[in-house]
Amino acid sequence: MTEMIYVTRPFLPDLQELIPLLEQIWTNRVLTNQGPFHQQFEEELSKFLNAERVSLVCNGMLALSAAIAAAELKAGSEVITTPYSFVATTHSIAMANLTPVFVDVRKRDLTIDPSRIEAAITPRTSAILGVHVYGNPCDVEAIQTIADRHDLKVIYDAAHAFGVRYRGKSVLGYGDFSTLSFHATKAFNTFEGGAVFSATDAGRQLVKNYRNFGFADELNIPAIGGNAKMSEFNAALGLLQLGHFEEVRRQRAEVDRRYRALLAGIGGIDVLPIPEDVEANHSYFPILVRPEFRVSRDELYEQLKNAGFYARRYFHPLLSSLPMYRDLPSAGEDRLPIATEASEQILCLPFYHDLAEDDQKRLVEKIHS
Ligand code: T4K
Repeated sequence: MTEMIYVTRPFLPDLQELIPLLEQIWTNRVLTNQGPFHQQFEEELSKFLNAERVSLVCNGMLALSAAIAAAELKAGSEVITTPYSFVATTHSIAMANLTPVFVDVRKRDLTIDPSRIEAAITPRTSAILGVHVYGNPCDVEAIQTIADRHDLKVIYDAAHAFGVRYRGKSVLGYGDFSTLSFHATKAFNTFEGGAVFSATDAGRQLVKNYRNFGFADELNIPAIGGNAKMSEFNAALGLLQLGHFEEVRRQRAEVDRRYRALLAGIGGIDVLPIPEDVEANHSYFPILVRPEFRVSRDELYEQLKNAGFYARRYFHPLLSSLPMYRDLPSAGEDRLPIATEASEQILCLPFYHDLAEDDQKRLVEKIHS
């Protein structure tokens, strides 16, 4: 039996490269609490991504929670956001006792539609939380203009956007805070991990408070905070992974190029374009299975699975349809037609750096047949 091909397969460096780093941890016995690897990874990451004021954290969810806490939003206020994302995005808003207000996405890249944001602003609105979904940058300029006009904070969930550059600049440099995930399934992974990028020193200090119990030093605890620290193991791995990222990105670009060529001309299957002003990281390969295709998205998903290709419906169900959000006034399907349609048609194909050309051909052959 042929092995199942999953939606992703994490990149791992050669184990031999990791051993000396593990030996250092074993020798100095600093396992966590912002030790030497943590410090080094934080500095190198900032240089590598060309984005300032980075704070490492232990995963992408807590990166979002830290950013929301650091944005100091008014208690009980509303946060305008997209329904088209991973569940962590909306849960991070709700877990801070804020109300998510869903706004539809744009057809061309499935990011939040700025032309619909202003109509959703009320006196209770405190922030806009956009998602650079699949690494597609939101319309950061339009969103900032609206935020400035209404005095709102801007947070970007950039979990998919490691290394993405927009108009020659890191996409992490926009908004008040941007958050990354280094989960095993991401284009850049530290097994578990994440980071927050802050626009100001004061914002970064608040993220640090959140991350480490509000400690200033041994005797001074001037702020309330929790524990979102990254361990030395994850930080050492991150340092190692940085050295491989550009090669991984190049390989992913090649896999992406092959899929686009193989899928071209299949009626009813659409691929999202890569915008010209974006240096992509090729983190996912989403296709849209349109109604004119021979079978539905769910039938295609099942048939591919039976043939050994485990594609995933990222992002279905739509977050606004989940039981805890569907009664919100902004959650109605009629208000979110583009996100609803995308969530019904989306399928993320297996996609990773060393996906073999033969496997891609077999998969596309299956779609054809
Ligand atoms: N914001 C956004 C926009 C996000 O997409 C995410 C996470 C977050 C925030 C939160 O970041 P984290 O707190 O997770 O750092 C996965 C990931 O768990 C999740 O990180 C990710 N987004 C989401 C889009 O996908 P699942 O439930 O699909 O994962 P799972 O376990 O089914 O894995 C998918 C496939 O990957 C498996 O079929 C096999 C392969 N795999 C997975 C793991 C965990 C491996 O080969 N090795 C592995 O270790 O959620």
